[in-house]
Amino acid sequence: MRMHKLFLIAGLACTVSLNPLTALADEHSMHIDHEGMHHSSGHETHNHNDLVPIGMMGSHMHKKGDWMVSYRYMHMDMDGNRDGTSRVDPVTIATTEANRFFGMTGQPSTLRVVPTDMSMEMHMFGAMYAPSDWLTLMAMINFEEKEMDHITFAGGMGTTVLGNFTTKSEGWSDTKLTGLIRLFEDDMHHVHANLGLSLPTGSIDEEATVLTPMGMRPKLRMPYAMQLGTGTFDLLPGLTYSGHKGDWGWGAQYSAEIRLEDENSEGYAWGDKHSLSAWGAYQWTPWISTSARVTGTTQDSIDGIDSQIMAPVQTADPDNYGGEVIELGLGINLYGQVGVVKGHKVAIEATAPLYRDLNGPQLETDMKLTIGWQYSF
Ligand SMILES: [Cu+2]
Repeated sequence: MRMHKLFLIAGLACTVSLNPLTALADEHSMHIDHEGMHHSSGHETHNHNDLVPIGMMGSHMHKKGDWMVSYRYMHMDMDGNRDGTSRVDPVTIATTEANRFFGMTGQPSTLRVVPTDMSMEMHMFGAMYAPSDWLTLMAMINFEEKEMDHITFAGGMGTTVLGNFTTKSEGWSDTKLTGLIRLFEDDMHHVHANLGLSLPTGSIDEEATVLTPMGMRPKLRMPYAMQLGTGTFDLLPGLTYSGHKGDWGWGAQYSAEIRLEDENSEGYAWGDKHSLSAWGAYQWTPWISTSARVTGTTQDSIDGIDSQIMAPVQTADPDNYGGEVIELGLGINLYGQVGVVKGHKVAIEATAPLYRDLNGPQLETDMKLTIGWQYSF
């Protein structure tokens, strides 16, 4: 019975992934037709919707025997470059930034290919199951589509633009398995530990055709930012606190990605990443809440080098990765309460940066939009 339901929902989630726009429309109309309370197996005295921004991962647990499936669509926009805290334009990069990893004689000595913008679409599929009240298991896998636009400057110096080109990659990313372990719970407060493992299922040898400063169009392995996985087993530790009283909800989460290997099969490892988030939410009626959150993230640059990623472009330099970012997210959650939408939650969250200090030159993230659907049963 339960498995049957799960397959049905998994099927629905797959359909949703094929056409995010249709899915959006469906979710929207679903909400208009019915309004209802988020499912929660109920000993609660207060309404107990999940008052957490949809962009947060592993932020809640379930009661023994409960399942949840989810689909999130995330769009990320990066436009323009930054070095440290300052913007830097393509001409400046192409004429002044030294190229440390492309030292072949006769080749350009600066970064003659400059990325101008990038977009990323992520389709995130998740499942949660609670074998007991103190343990919730979570599995997640993402399908990613990345696109990066570049300017190629002609030859070894000067400001003449030779042309533009776009590279694309798409495919399944790494697989994340996480256990959420309850440490404390009373009427108002909840604390759990997050302990996850990321399996290197995403490809790290994606290729694309590029335009070189000499006017050639070879097919090369794409730089790190365009690859789909990390190539390493990664530990995903975290600690989550959430509280609620009346119509208010709040919480905080620390989460990290720690590489468990010094290098992957191609000779490098992504920098460790640490994030700290705090959020608050208010429930206006039983079917709607709004949320605000601040997230700070710090990530090291890439360690090691893939010898097949060699080009006069900033993204080929492992040092031009990581940095510090603080972002603000605003979200809306809608909870289905009765009939066929009971147990469903649809939510949207948009985040924008408040502060960026990037190991650069590096493309800067300007906006992230997450639209999600969760169903508990
Ligand atoms: Cu859940």
